[in-house]
Amino acid sequence: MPNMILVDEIGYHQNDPKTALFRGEGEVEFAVIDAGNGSEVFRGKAGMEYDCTAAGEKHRVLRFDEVNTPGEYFIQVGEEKSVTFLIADNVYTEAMKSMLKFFYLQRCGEDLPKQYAGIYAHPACHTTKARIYNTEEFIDANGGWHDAGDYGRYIVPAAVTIADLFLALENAPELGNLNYDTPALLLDEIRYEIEWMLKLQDPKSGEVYHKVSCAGFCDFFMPEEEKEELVVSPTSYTSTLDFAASLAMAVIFYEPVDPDFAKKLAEASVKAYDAALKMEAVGFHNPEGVVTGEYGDEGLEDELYWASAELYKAFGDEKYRKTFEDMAYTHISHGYGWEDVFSFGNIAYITTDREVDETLKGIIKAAIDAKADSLMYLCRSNGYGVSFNEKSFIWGSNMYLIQNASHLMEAYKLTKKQEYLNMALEHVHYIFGKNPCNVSFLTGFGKNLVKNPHHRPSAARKEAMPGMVIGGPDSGLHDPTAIKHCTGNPPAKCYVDELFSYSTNEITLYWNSAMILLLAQIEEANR
Ligand code: G3I
Ligand code: 9MR
Ligand code: ZN
Repeated sequence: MPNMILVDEIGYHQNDPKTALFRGEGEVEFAVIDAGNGSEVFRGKAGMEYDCTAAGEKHRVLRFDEVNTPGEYFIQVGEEKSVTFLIADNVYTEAMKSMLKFFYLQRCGEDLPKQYAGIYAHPACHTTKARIYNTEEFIDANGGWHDAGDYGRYIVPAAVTIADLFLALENAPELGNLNYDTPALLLDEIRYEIEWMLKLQDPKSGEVYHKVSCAGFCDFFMPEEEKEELVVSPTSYTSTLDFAASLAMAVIFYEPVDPDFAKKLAEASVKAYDAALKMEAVGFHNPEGVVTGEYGDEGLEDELYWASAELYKAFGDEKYRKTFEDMAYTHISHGYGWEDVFSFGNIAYITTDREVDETLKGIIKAAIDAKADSLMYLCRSNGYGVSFNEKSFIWGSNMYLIQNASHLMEAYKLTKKQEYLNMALEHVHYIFGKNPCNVSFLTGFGKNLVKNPHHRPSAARKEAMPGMVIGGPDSGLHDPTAIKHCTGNPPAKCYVDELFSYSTNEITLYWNSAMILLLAQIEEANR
């Protein structure tokens, strides 16, 4: 029986506003109970009724902002009880550490020792040279992080992943010193990915290969067992620009700690940018015979927009500035996903210390606020307080939901409108269990756990690796398992905790990094 009372199954920061959800009709009274001694610490009435079409349910919000004594609690309505949750300071710190550690556990090309990796330890994988597609040429493309539940390594999602992590560090610099039980701190972990990215740049042209993977997806075994030939797919316009953009960001972070490395990154970034300008702006498609992650993308302005802003911020050359400004005057948009990277460009431009067009900067800030305002409209349409409607549940819906909250946080920084922060928090609670699926979408955290993520090491070891953000409901029913289990479900409930449901139950680098960024933004706001 799904629970009628939904809470953030990890918990609530003691000073934050606090909401739970009652799924059911009619007016209700609720009590917050101290799980330690059974005493009632708060009694309240549920708010107005929402008729939520996305989730196919009626529900009401339960507010208990007043409860701020640290402890473990549950909520009770009549005989119905929620799972227990914490109210505490630093309530998400362990979750954050685990989400960060995930990147280490996704490392390709080196031994992961038991000491750090536990049951996910394995010898070095994917260590052979990789064939450049359709040639007799082989290159060293080793290293980096496996993209997701599969073992492919793709530049486009890699670039947005490290961009998220850099922005997280910008918001919450203390993340850089956080020890999360791996041999590296965050900046070194990101460097592990970057060292691999550098190998995917063609030294002659400066163009960047789209990805390295086997021709197809392997079975559900540990990575070192995947022995098929590695293939480097052709270069692409999107990977070349995303590479340029994300490495320009990296320059700013590595300059103070390793100037030689920063110089190498700067050269690679500029070279990629210049190369992209000579390329035909077309979307990538898998070459014949390769069926792994495509990350094809037909909207191609945003990559140039992002790269131009980032290279201007890092290097100050007027030509980048002009390209960005011309584009921004024509069209301002938003997006932190692998497909739409406009927001990274916007952020780079409004945060650089270099000279910018102040009018344009004002326009961009206003556009960020206007978009946040439109998200707020959606948030108010349902009791979950999330910026989603019935059309929002696409592949990776959790990422889009998290990124909307990141957008609210970006707007909060500019406007200090408290409601933006409050609603961003509702998105966090959604991910951690206050959602129509009644599950915590972060593996290993919460009470109703995801047990069968589409993640090969988890399947091989028969235990879900902790600290992974799940893709979430996808009403497109993009895999046979989802079709079998979710046909007829309301959009927000098109999710199934089955290994083979890759369209709803997979994990990726950039879903984790998105959540890390959001928590970092909230941390910074609460300082
Ligand atoms: O953007 C459109 C939207 O306009 C439309 O309304 C909606 C309706 O379905 O579809 C949206 O596009 C979807 C897109 O994801 C949104 O990001 C596509 O249908 C959907 O097919 C696409 O899924 C992508 C999937 O690969 C298949 O290409 C996911 O975003 C992407 O995260 C996922 O990435 C895979 C890699 O290929 C391989 N590794 C695992 C990884 C995660 O599943
Ligand atoms: O495991 C693959 C996953 O990482 C991808 O996101 C997904 C879509 O590209 O494909 C998965 O692999 C499946 C393949 O597409 C179809 N045959 C079954 C594979 C494992 O479920
Ligand atoms: Zn590997």
